[in-house]
Amino acid sequence: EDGYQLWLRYNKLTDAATINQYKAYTQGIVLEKESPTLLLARQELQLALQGLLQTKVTFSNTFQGGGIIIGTPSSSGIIASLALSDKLKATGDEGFVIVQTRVKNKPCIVISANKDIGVLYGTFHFIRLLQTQQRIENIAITSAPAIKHRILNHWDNLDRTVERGYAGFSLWDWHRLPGYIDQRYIDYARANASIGINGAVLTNVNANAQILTEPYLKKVAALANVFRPYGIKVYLTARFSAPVEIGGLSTADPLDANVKAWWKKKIDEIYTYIPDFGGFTVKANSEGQPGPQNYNRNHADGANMLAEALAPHNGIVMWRAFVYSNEVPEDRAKQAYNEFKPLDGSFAKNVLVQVKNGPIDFQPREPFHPLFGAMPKTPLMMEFQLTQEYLGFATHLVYLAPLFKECLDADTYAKGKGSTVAHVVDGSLENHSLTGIAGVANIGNDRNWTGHPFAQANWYALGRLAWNPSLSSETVAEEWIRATFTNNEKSVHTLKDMMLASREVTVQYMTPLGLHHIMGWNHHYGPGPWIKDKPRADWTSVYYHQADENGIGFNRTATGSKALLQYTPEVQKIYSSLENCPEEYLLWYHHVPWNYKMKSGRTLWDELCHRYYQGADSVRRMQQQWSTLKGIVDEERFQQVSSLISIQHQEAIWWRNACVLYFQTFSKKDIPSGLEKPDQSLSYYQSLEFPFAPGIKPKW
Ligand code: BDP
Repeated sequence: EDGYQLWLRYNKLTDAATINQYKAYTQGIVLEKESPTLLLARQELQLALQGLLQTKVTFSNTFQGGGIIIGTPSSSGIIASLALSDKLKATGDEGFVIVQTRVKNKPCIVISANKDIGVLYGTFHFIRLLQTQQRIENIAITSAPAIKHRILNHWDNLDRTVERGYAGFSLWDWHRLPGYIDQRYIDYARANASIGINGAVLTNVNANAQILTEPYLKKVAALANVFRPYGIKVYLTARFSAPVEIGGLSTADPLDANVKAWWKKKIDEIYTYIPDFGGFTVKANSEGQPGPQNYNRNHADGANMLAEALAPHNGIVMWRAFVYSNEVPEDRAKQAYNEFKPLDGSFAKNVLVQVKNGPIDFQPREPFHPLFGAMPKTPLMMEFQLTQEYLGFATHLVYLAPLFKECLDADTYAKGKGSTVAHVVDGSLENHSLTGIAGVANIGNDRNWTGHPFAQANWYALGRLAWNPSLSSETVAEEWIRATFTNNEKSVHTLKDMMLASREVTVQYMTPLGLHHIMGWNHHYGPGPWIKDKPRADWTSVYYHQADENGIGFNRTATGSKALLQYTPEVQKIYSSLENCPEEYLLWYHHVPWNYKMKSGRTLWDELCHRYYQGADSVRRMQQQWSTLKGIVDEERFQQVSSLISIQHQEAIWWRNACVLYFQTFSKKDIPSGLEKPDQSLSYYQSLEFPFAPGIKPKW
């Protein structure tokens, strides 16, 4: 048990009654007409049934009675003869219908869809029901994805380092591609298909134009061939200056005729290798990347130039809104909105603007990005980060579904109450059919894929929530736990409790009460609230926490940077007054006096200390909870997680002590009585250096 199998771990179920119930329906698999994708569905179902039920599974292309029939109305006469068309109508190109019915008067289960890929998704869904021990009698499920493009963004460089990657090196073995197909590629595709992920951007947003050259395109094509039957399209990142770097042109101006022609030719060439190429993700004029503004053009000019060349092939552009500049004298939280909102309505039809969940950068807690709800004419795509750049890398156990849900469920009030971010992103608010969610992947070539065994749950959650944003964090956690670890009820309960608490716990020991971006310089690991005097103020911690002798926090209200005014009046109302602002966002929006009375009756200073201590104590609790799983989960993963939580506990104390001691230099107040005093001095914590931290951006 090394975690390689992820949630596709088909170990024998233990509950005899459940097994018997399943066996009554699962003796054989009927597939009338084969296709690459339908064969994968059958193979996966066989693997799962044999593992979970320890039973031999037979195949047939005719129905003898009993078993599972898989297929589409066009590939299966039996399915065509069943009255499923109304149900299937609602499932589109990727959805599915699973029903228990009778054929030739004999009971059976039918997994059906309009397209082969829907059958594969339905098969994985059915397997999940078995893994999680659901009843399948009278089953009647109709499901279709809420979001069209459900995508992983790999920040993988061509030398196989992964920016902000903490699970080893890149999965893509460029050197040995296209000839050598690693089994990993196939298992990666299986895992994605099992949770409905249908796209992978293979390369880093800080892009290298080499990926667009012929030798690399052939390698990309080899990966696309592996992924295709699993319903996964490949995408690449487009370096905006590629026409200069690999095309020999003197400009990359998007309005220049030669530049346009170069991209058109390049894109046509890509499609000769990869006929279903998905398109491009683009980071432009952000953190030093080239872009249209280098030529006095705007983001829409740049995106539309690429979109025009991709459109004949049905390709899309995912143009990122992660832009900010230290030369602009504005709160960084405001800059993307200022640049992009005026462009609403000027993007081509096949462009999505990809927006990070919050206005700064993947912090443990941020308010939702003000662009959501503010660009009605433009499809906005969500960008979440699965890799825990600011959340303890692959060392800390942090289940991120609650973070994703907090954002998706937030109300923008753009069209009145109920205009949630989820409804912006799923297109329902403004009737957009082009929709997407991206997760910056936490996957590498570590044996268990994600470094921390629990980080697999974040990959899983991204897929499940992109398919259905209304699922709860709890449901998703429970599915993952049962499929990945155990069906033992008591342990499921314990694991769920640990996972569901973990994000809030991390917020408490890292950035309580709305603090943000106070991590170590550049690598973002560990506490660094003292970081100042760097080349860019917006990369320092003091810029974000603004602690001084009067208090702490960033005033983003009407009397401060006015970032709050970018939201609708209803949202402004929630946060604008110090008295009413929810405490979890207090220091995000307000500069608050140290003596300010909090809801608990404590002063702000005391409350801040308490939160830090509470966070660290809660990791101790997590440790105790995990220890109850000894003998229930396998020894290998038990040991791994034990070691990791123990590091997390030490580091939560490190965070707590460093931050409390540092902020104390401003508050000039004692650590409240009853809280154990830090055993080291502030200068000790400030002197700690990382000899090596993985995943750093190579050139800042
Ligand atoms: C930041 C990362 C940096 C990325 C950047 C981005 O620190 O490595 O390149 O985001 O999203 O979070 O472009």
